[in-house]
Amino acid sequence: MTNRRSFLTGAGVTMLGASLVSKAGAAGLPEAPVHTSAATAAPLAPPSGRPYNPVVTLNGWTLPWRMKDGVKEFHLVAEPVVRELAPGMQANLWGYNGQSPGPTIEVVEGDRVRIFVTNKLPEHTSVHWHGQLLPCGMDGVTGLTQPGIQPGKTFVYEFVARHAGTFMYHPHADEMQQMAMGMMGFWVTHPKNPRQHAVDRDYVMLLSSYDIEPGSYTPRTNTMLDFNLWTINSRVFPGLDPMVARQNDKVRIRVGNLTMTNHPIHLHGHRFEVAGTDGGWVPKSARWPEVTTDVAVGQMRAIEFVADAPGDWAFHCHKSHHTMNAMGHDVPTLIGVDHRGVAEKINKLVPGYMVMGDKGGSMGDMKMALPHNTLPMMSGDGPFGNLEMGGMFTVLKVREGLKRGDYRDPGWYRHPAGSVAHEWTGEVPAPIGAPNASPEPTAGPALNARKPGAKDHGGHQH
Ligand SMILES: [Cu+2]
Repeated sequence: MTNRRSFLTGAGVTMLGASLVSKAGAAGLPEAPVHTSAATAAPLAPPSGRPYNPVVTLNGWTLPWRMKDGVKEFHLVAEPVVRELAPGMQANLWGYNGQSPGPTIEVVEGDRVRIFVTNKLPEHTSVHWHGQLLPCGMDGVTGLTQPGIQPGKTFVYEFVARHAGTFMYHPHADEMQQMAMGMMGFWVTHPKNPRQHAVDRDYVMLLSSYDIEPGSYTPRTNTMLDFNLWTINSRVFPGLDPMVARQNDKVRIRVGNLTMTNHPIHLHGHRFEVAGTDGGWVPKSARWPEVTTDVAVGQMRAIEFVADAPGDWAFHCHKSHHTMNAMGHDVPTLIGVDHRGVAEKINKLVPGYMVMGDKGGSMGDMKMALPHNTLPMMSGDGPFGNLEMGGMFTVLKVREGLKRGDYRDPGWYRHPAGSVAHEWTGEVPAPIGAPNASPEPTAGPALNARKPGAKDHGGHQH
């Protein structure tokens, strides 16, 4: 969780500037700030240019710019980075300016922007500005609209941010490798009129996924579907900061998906509307209430709601495998299997072997030895015990009386007396259950095995 001091001071931001690029290439380039921690940076109030309401990048930061002759100049450096996914696990990723995802870029509708991109990767790259309406030659598609940016080279992109909205950037070069290594960043173009679409808190996040074998550091980049780490801004629970809101704040959460599968994003305790996509704002008359919205691959959704319910509310992807970390995959289902005898036999061969999963999958109270540099399948200490979560999960903390702009973790919610589910200690009548629903392992009916593919037994054709 964000430490208060690092949050308030933005500690971890280092201005390295010209030392990052070759001396010859450095002349005239804007500085390229580097962020060294995965803490959530305070929103960056615009020091120059037109006013806007800045966003908060969860466990990330916004890239400062320099104003030169009325043009906002940014400097992205594509490079290998070490990203802490959560305390206890680091990953060797590729990203921008010291982190994956790269820094969020915030501009105002109508701004002319110039972005220098220096390539410190071992292979060529490019940057595609997803969702922008721009000259074709600035679109960043290697081979189609530009040659790749070779290692050591710096390219410059320049266009006008023509419309307000929610966008992202990522390579359009060797995409499978470079996106599987974490190369992506958020882009917000704010409306010219800061009162238009104004909210009190505006959070942004990119969804990405990694396949990192427990005990190792570098993602397997050829994986198509079987990722084992599902991340929000290249962080997994319990490494994600909470989103904080004052009661009755209007809150926007912008989500972009650069994984290879869809994510039904779910918020507890509130109803929201999808107010925007990467195609623009949704007209008010076309919005409907939701508590879950699917964010498909390559899509972005901006949801808006009034945070009217105090509490600690779960916010997560609704695919249950996406709220678990690496150790949770490829484990066989063992509910109802009596393998007590088996465990004893295995124990003679493998000391310390545990019987897992015969009463369900909960591992909340188990402490097992993990390989170096990996995370428990599901963890996170809450006020009532283990949350048994990982991956794409965090908490929306709604509190009365917070100050504007106070994003510090307020701690766990103090529930009003009598408002928490609790054990019933009164009389309990004999339960009526389904016949044969005994949780005790029984001998059961004899197993009726049928040879696969056997004919004349009424088996259906596949
Ligand atoms: Cu998901």
